[in-house]
Amino acid sequence: MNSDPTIKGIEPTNVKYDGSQLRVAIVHARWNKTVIEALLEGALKKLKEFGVKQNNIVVQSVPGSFELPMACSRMIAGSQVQAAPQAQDLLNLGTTSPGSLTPDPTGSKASTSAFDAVIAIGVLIKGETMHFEYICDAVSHGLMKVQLDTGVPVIFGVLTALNDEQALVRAGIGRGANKGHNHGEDWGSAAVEMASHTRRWK
Ligand code: DLZ
Repeated sequence: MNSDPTIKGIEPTNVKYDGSQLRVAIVHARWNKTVIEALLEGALKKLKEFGVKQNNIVVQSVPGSFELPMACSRMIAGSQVQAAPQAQDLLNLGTTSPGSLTPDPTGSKASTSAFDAVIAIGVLIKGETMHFEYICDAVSHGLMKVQLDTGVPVIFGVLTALNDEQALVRAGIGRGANKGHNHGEDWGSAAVEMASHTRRWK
């Protein structure tokens, strides 16, 4: 009998997905950096567990969540990544290998071609004005549009939290006894699964 009081969450699949041939982009906002870093690390950890090769992962930062749909769209088009290496991920990710966050400077396939999936990571925390509602609405619709228009899965890695604690718990770094769960890991898994499906559906 399951003693867990909640029925929420994703049911794990029995299928063993192989990420070794997949190219995945992660686009993340820089607002709310502590939470973003944890989510990014969670997503990278899962991609690697599925066998996605380090040089087939490209990470790009943008100022805020509002910029995610445009950046995902351009990353999928594949024209922006190679030109400006200094504009890649700007966070100091500590233990996460910086090498994994920079496109191959030799211009490998990962830095010039389209991606099999894109993970858009942002953290929106409600403030006192309507800004939050407008950005949440625009970003969720924008990301859905990008994936339907391009046929490339865009994983919705955007937390929409009512306060700091909600965001921290959903990144697995809650300040209290409940550390929570890192949703970035789920987004890494979802990227591999959806990329595998859409390769078959082409
Ligand atoms: C302006 C703004 C605000 C108020 N809050 C957030 C937030 O909680 N999370 C986030 O990712 N971005 C926020 N932004 C910035 C916008 O997303 C966007 O970067 C700016 O409005 C510039 O277009």
